Amino acid sequence: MLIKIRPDQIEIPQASEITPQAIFQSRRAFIARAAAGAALAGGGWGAMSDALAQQGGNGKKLPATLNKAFAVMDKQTPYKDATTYNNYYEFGTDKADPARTAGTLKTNPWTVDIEGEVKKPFTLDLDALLKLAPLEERIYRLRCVEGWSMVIPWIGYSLSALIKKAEPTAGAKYVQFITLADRKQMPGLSDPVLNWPYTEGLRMDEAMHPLALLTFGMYGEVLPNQNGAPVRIVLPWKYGFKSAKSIVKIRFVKEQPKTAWNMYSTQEYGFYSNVNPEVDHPRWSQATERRIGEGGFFAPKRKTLKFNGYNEVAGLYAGMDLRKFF
Ligand SMILES: Nc1nc2c(c(=O)[nH]1)N[C@H]1C(S)=C(S)[C@@H](COP(=O)(O)O)O[C@H]1N2
Ligand SMILES: [Mo]
Repeated sequence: MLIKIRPDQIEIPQASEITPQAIFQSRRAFIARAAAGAALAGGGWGAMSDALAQQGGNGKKLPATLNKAFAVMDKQTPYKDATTYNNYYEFGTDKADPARTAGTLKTNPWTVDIEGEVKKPFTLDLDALLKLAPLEERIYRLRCVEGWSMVIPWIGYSLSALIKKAEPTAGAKYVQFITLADRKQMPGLSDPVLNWPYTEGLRMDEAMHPLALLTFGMYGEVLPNQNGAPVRIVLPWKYGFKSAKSIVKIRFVKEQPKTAWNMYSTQEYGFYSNVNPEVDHPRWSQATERRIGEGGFFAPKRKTLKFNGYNEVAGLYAGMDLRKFF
């Protein structure tokens, strides 16, 4: 992205070295117990929207049921790292900026417009979005194009549930995600580094894949602002930048939509952006990655897996030249 040096030369803060693992683990256990307790007590949808009404990543629980079919066994990234080492350029281009500056993001009230090639456009508020399908916890790898990765327990449901509700027309071939761009709330917008608003897109069959997650929470809690509150997508088989944060519009379109990073540099960031160790970025290798929170700067790097290890998506790209459609 904006990096001028090799990604493996970048110093990464290792919060795990500061926070004793025991404390982190007991915190995780507490979150799990609290979430289970809330679910048992019948916290239900009311409690959930209550939680989301008081946003900011201030530790509001978001009950969800673990979906074991969508949970990788890799060690989870420490919460501290996942919430302080972020790419969210609307809040600054430094990894530490979003955690510091995203407090000004106002996530309540929040609405998402469903528009374009649909039977009838409509708007959903957060409450309505949350009621659309049961919330699941899914533990996904996230691989950033810069050469680092994390393992995060997300909370949400398959984007396909919302797409079915939208009743797209036969003309809908792609889905576009349009995210918030409000100068009053987002200090990074004064920097024209990207063409705001940050937008992303998927082919319809990609968007319908059960792995594509409409996401409201992580680590048993509502999303912290810096991670894309109150609603984002997570596409674990694609580079992280495809997973747009703080979505305000979902538009069904006939043609392949332009995307923020593709407009920034067409040669470097393609529309598909599937994780692929065989296709290097023009300025660096994509063969390996550094797992954030794992053993510090000198830890050996991991081999990057094709589709980030999510081979079940391979069929979506059968017959396509993934060098050409990078
Ligand atoms: N709106 C918006 N969404 C965004 C970005 C951004 O700058 N703006 N950065 C992307 C990139 S490059 C990555 S790696 C992921 C990071 O998500 P995380 O901070 O929750 O790990 O968010 C993606 N979504
Ligand atoms: Mo990224």
